[in-house]
Amino acid sequence: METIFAQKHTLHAGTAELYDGRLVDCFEKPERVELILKHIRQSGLGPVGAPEAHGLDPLRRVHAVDYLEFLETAWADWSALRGEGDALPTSWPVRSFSQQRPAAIDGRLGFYSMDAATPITSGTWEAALGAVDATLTALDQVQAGARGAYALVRPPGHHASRDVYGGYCFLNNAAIAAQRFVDETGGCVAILDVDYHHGNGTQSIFYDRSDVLFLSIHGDPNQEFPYYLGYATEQGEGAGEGFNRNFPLPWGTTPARWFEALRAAHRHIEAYQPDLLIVSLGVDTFRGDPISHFLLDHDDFARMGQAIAGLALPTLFVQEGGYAVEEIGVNVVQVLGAFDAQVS
Ligand code: Q9C
Ligand code: ZN
Repeated sequence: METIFAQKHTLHAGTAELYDGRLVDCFEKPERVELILKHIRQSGLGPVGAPEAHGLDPLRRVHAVDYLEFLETAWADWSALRGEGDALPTSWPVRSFSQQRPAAIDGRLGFYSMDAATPITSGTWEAALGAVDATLTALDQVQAGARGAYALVRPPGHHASRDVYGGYCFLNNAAIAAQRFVDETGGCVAILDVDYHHGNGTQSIFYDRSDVLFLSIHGDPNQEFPYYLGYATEQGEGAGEGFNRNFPLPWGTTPARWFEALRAAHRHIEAYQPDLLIVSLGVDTFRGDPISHFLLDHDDFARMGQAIAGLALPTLFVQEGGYAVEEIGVNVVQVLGAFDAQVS
């Protein structure tokens, strides 16, 4: 299948994130996608194309206008006061606080964010736009009849909700693609999120809707980031009741247990009969991932690709997490190569 790669990702390169009580080098770094790209080229998965500009309208269908304006201007406001260092929030409007948006940039950083692991830098906005364009270009290919397409993007998207960034995510690439497909075709979409972390942003964006089914297999939020969403009891609300499915799993989850959850998700997708499948493809379920606690091995990623192909749906893969930098290329190509082998 074709890969759409947005070279502009390099514009977003944070210095540090707050992790286990210390400032450490960002796990979400440019080498991630460069090494995936290198492995795609070596393995002959298929051609690599460039994104086409899709403008801001598709973003506005998912994200709040004030949030987009904040993201676009945050770096200028921050750097005017603080100089060249990355913008990181240090306080948040939690329970008992007013939910008004303050004028100060530090106040707005907390107002629009969920963690201190997601720096905003000089090129964050441009890089995030590039990721959306790449995702929508890959979607165009699927809409034009390709059985599958892969958006090789960063920053990732699934933790970003309508007006909150965090978990290394700013714009929800997968959600923007799903909304675009619904708007253009009137069809319905299943989003299968296999990233190690719960896709809280995607869940919240579609929580009250039945035209987008969201399913996520992830570390139990009782134990794992994002902690405050991703429980099995969250099944949608209003018109969306029954169209959200979470499969939280404990640290140490084995491939056998993970694939049991995938089979359960598979059954829900089959019953739903979507017109399009979007896979939020995080490979941080890998046993060697430095921030995660599942035990999938290289060959399990091929099984994953095969199982996804078995759904027999037009499929858009969107890169999310995966931080074992030397090995994520192998794991991604295992998924996509097995998918291709199965469908051709
Ligand atoms: N001790 C993605 O994979 N830090 N984001 C968690 C838990 C944030 C992961 C720290 C992890 C975000 C796209
Ligand atoms: Zn993740």
